[in-house]
Amino acid sequence: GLRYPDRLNAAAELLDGPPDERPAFHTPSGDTWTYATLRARVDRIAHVLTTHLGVVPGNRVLLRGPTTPWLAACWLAVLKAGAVAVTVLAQQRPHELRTICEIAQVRHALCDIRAVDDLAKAEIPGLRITTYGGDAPDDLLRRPAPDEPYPAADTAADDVALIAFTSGTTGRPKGCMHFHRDVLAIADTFSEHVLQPHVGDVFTGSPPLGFTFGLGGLVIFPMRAGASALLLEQAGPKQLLPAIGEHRVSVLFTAPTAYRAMLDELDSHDISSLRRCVSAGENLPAATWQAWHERTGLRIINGIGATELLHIFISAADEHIRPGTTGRPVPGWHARVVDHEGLELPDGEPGLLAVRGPVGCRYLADPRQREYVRDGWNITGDTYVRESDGYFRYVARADDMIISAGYNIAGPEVEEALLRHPDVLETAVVGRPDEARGQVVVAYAVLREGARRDVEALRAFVKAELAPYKCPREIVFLDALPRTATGKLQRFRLREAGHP
Ligand code: 3SK
Repeated sequence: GLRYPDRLNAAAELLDGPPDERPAFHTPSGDTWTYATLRARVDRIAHVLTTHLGVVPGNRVLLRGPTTPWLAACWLAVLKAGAVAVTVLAQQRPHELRTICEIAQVRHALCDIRAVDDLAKAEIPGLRITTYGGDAPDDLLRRPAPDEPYPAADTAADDVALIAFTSGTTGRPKGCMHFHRDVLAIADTFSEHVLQPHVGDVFTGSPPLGFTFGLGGLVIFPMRAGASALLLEQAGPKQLLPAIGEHRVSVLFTAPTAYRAMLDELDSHDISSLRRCVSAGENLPAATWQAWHERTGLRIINGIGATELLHIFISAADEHIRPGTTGRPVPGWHARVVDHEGLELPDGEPGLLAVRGPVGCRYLADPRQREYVRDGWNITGDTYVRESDGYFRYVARADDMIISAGYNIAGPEVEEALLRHPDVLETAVVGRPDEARGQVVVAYAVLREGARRDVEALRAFVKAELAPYKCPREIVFLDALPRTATGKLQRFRLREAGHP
């Protein structure tokens, strides 16, 4: 198992290892921060936090801004000062920001000057906002501060270091508390054993730092390995491909949607520097894995993670990959498939995914804790099958099963079949209430540019791929699918409204 000292400051651990001159962060404009620069800037911010802003250990500090080295430095400074980082997404609106600040009792915010309007509009009672990156004399980065090392707060390994909010697909956001040791544990499990990064690796990717997928992949993992990361403010498929070539990126973190979108543009870009591609955030269809492998020779590392568990806990790399499955529990983690009573199901039978490991779900003041953690197992809300060889295969989110005329149909299986059609770029399959059958299968699809909207041709295609009872009754064409700020498909919006 993982062993950490009782007193542990995760930021100090991440910052202190690598030599001064080694690069830590790069920006698209060609700026590079060495580890010496990063340490000095983090220490300066930590001095300002404690001396000017009165932040004391345990205070919750909201962090908001585009993905830049300054945002990463603020996050590290908050932890180094023993305070608790609450990172949020650019898309979160004043109303959501107010709820988050209320739940986490946030009193301080560090906000990129370009993202301050919505935060100011939220008029959060008692919140002191300090901006960074502006010209004002009271800007965080312009305040006078001692030019000397900041002694890290003497935090305990199980002091809270960050509160990560998950909006889920509905309902009031839940704040997940994570300890200093958890920050290191995700690097010492998934990153160390599956990703196996090198000192010379350059990481990049699309998830923002307000999503723990991005915080791990773009800050914690590269730093724990003494490697560097290219931080992109705009990180859609159109920006990722040229950035990989220009900055010789070797490790990529993004979602299945982006891998699919990049396939269309690969020819005009040099991605020869890539050696690791990680996909998480939603299920990676086997067709996407195959297409990426055929075009690039690279084997995508699929993974399932959760904000509640901070990062990825089931995955596989290299020759251990079995396309169409998520993989096996990452060393240090345990997983099984259980029924609604928590009893383990035999291999091959679909049920609820239950996970335990070095990081656990700890919702802040939320009764939903009792639903998520049962008998010490974290119930993620995904339906999975454990195959006889120990590989875990995704079936659906537990609430995405469609029951039609007595048949159990997993929406994602129908989605995978549709995605094998060359005209289909994105799709979501849901059940619509139906008097005769209970539910009928309805597919929403986004087609590639120029493709013909031919419902019958697509239905015939699915019928040739799957048992006919799984074929969508109806196919609705959309320009885009409804997604959460972290890119997760919101099937419930399709189910509720009949269309988004
Ligand atoms: O929520 C997710 O899908 C996720 C995936 C990987 C790492 C972290 C998270 C939260």
